[in-house]
Amino acid sequence: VSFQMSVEVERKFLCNADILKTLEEIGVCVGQRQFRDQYFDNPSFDLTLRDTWLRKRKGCWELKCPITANVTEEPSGVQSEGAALCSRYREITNLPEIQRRVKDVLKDICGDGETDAGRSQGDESWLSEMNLVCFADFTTVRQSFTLEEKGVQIDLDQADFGYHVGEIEVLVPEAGDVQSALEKIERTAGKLGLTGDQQVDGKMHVYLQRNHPEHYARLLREHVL
Ligand code: V4E
Repeated sequence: VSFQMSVEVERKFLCNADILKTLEEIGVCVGQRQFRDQYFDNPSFDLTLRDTWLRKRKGCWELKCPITANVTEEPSGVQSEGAALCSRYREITNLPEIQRRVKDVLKDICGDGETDAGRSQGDESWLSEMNLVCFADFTTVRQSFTLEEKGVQIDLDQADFGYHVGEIEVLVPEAGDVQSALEKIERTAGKLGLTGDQQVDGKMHVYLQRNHPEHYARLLREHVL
């Protein structure tokens, strides 16, 4: 199975002392790591306004974009309350595919002249060709846990701009079963004793709110965030 085009299903939560205690009791800490994220968009934010998130993490390019077909899930009308708290994004890590998708989103804006042939690894001229600049740059310390529930990972993130957030995450291979991922997340949330039915802001929400308030307001207005 190729995980190059998987779907990431995740639920964010605010971690308090009780949840942390439960997590340490029922989970296994599988490590702590630190990474820097740099997010890119053009100056008019055409990617993020289409809920498309291009980032470089640990030197690797990643694209998160809305999911479309080939994903099995209950129709949203019958989704549970817990499922409504979960985000689902397609996650792409193959650079040519990322470039193709970004170009496709921006095609009405930046024309369609260049070809990628002959471009060497590490050549980042595609960024300037598409007028992409870094709009967010921060570092996260992440502690990860696994549970006996297969395929579920829990991350506790501490961003360098002073925001802490947890997430329960399941990666579903292409055309995989998002419904069972939602159920795994719901079971895990129950085990951790998560309460509350409020959407919890991710790191990017808080970063944009502080550093690009006008763009943040626009993303809210257009229901991207
Ligand atoms: C803002 C955003 C995206 C950028 C990545 O955000 P996030 O998943 O919070 O980052 P991170 O570091 O946890 O990534 P991971 O290591 O899990 O890959 S992708 C989609 N969005 C929009 C969005 C939204 N509308 N609502 C929620 C709750 N989260 C993200």
